[in-house]
Order: sequence, then structure tokens, then C-alpha cells
Amino acid sequence: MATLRGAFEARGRRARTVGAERTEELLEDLFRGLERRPLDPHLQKRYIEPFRERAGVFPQARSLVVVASPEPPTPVRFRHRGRRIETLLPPQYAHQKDLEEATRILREHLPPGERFEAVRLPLKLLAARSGLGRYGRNRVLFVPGMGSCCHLAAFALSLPPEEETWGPAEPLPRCSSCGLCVARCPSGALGKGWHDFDSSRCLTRHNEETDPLPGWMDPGWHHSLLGCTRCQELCPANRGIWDHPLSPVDFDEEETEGILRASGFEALPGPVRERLADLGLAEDFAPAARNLRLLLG
Ligand code: B12
Ligand code: SF4
Ligand code: SF4
Repeated sequence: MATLRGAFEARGRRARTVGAERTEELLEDLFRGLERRPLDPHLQKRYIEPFRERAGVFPQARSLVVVASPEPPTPVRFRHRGRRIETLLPPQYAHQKDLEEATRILREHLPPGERFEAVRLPLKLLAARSGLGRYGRNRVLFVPGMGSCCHLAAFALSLPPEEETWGPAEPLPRCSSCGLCVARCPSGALGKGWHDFDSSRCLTRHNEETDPLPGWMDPGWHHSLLGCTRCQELCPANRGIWDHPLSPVDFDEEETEGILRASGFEALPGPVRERLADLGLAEDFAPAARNLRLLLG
């Protein structure tokens, strides 16, 4: 029978399995690092503290599988008052289909009676420590063949791990003679050292939320519906990958006006909702619409 790793690879993904008991080591590693270099308090509360609950790691779980699915950026184009506005949605937002496919692969591969659950854990660290990828200086994880254009997900399984690779998180070797991402970061969130990252200055920290943008942030820095592409788009490790985006998604004059005026996602016409949902922007509709207003100036 093919391995689980092989089943993911056959469908264009990459995966590693480790013992479920690694969860403890993973969280110790993360929280130890955070004591020395704390994250923005809002991010810590919203995303990091919930990791302590080990959601999805069910009591009988014997392994974790971490999966990288290729996901290049998506051009998203609008027409507004005779102008054409071109934006690029960074990788990882339009991931719903990737998750569904990963779930399908698990369902097909696992023998009847075996169980799996999606888990909520620190995915970059899990991927780095299991040997699936390496950290770039931009703090994003690079996976062979996908660069940083990938969505990460992890699942707990009732099966034992197939073959475990577990070691320290490793940096991307080419970063030591590069540093382009540091120079490109518009807000100074990235510093020169490996661990120099001020998450409170990252554009993504603010433009994924509906709170007013901080006064120090130049609205002209925004260039995407959500997130920011600057520390990935010219990265040499993404060459030949970043420049093969997914098919563009277009919104005409009327649809763009509708997005700008809508009281919420549900108020939009069905076909517009569908396209936004495919882009992963249903839940984040409010910040995305605010960011579109910024892009229109
Ligand atoms: C919180 C969060 C954010 C926060 C904080 C970002 C951050 N760097 O932590 C904000 C909102 C700012 C954010 C932004 C982005 N995010 Co985010 N985010 C997350 C989330 C929910 C948790 C990440 C986390 O654990 N952070 C805590 C920090 C402390 O962990 P860490 O960076 O891994 O660092 C620890 C160690 O690994 C080690 N370490 C750090 N750097 C290095 C370097 C080396 C060389 C070594 C050896 C060790 C090491 O030290 C740290 C302390 O222990 C994950 C989803 C998930 N469940 O994991 C997505 C996730 C990490 N985000 C993702 C993405 C794509 C982004 C953006 C690129 C989005 C965008 N702009 O378009 C940006 C990138 C910003 C950046 N330069 O980091 C993807 C990353 C995919 C990938 N290939 O790496 C994830 C995995 C979501 C997903 N499911 O795919 N994100
Ligand atoms: S731009 Fe250069 S330094 Fe930054 S992640 Fe890519 S290779 Fe590393
Ligand atoms: S996502 Fe943008 S703001 Fe955040 S670190 Fe990267 S370049 Fe800087």
C-alpha cells in the first residue's frame, strides 16, 4: 500500500508525519521563543494562546501529518469609474479547495475505522521541525518546489507515523547572502537578524482587521485586498513560482461598486459572493472592502 506521504505527493502536495507526542515539544519550543521575543499582544491572544488547547489532537491520536499545498498568488482585477485596478492576492488566502482536497486524500488513504481531525497548531514550526521546509528571513516557510507559495495545514491521525523526521528548524541557506525581503518591507517589520520581526508593524497584522489603521501607517503601503506581497514577490527562492499566478478573477464596474457599498458579505449578489468566497474573502469581507477603498484612493 502506498504511503500517506506518497498519496499527498501523487496529488502535487508535500507532507511529513511525526508522532502525536511531538505536540508538547512543538508548543514548548514556540512558547519558549515567544518569552524571549514576544509577539504583538493582539496576535498573541487571537492566534497563539488558542494553540495551548491543542484543538483537534484527540486522545487516541498517534501521529500528526503536516501538508503543504501549492498556492500561487491570484490576480484580482476591478473596474471603477473607468479605471482598471489590478491587485495580487497573496498565497494562502484562497485555500478552501486545498483543505477540501487534503481531506479527500486522507479519507481515500486511511483504512476504514481510522480517524483524523484538522488541528490548530503552529504550522510553520511543525513544518520546519518535521523537515517539510525551511524558514526564510522573511519569517515565512519555504517548501521545495513551491517556495513560499503554499498553504500549510495539519491533521491528527489515529495511525502511527510512517517515518519520522524531526530536528531543529533550519534557515534557508540563500538568505545569508540576500536580505531583499528586509529592504522591501514597507513598514520596517523585518529586521536584519533571523529573529528580528516586529509583528506589530506588519501590514498584515492591521489590514486583516477592521480596527482603524494606526496613524504611522501610510495608506499608500497597501497594495492587496488582504495581506501584503512585498517580502515574497521578488524573493529569489520564489523565482519561477511567483510568476505563475492562478487565473485572474475580475469584478466589473457594477460589481466593484456593489462591493464598496455593501453593508456586508450577505448583502452581495450570489455570483459576487461566490467569487469572493473562492478567494477566501467571505469571512474577511469587511477588511477586504475597506482595503479596496484604500486601493482606489
Ligand atoms: C499569527 C499568524 C500571523 C501573524 C504573525 C506572523 C508571524 N510571523 O508569526 C500575522 C497576522 C502578522 C501574519 C502574517 C502573515 N502570515 Co500568517 N499566520 C499566523 C498563524 C495563525 C500563526 C503563526 C505563528 O505561530 N506565529 C508565532 C511565531 C512566533 O512563530 P514563528 O514565526 O514560527 O517563529 C517561531 C519559531 O519558528 C522560531 N523561528 C522564527 N523564525 C525563525 C527562523 C529560523 C531560521 C529558525 C531556525 C527559527 C525561527 O522562533 C519563533 C519563536 O519560537 C499561522 C497559522 C498557523 N496555525 O500556524 C499563519 C501563517 C504562518 N501565515 C501565513 C502567511 C502566508 C502569512 C503572510 C505571508 C500573509 C500575507 N502577508 O499575505 C504574512 C507574513 C508575515 C511575516 N513576514 O511573517 C501562512 C504561512 C505559509 C508559509 N509558507 O509559511 C500560515 C502558516 C497560514 C497557513 N495556513 O498557510 N500571520
Ligand atoms: S528575499 Fe532573500 S533573504 Fe528574504 S527570504 Fe527570500 S532569499 Fe531569504
Ligand atoms: S507581509 Fe509585508 S509588512 Fe509584513 S513583513 Fe512582509 S513585507 Fe513586511
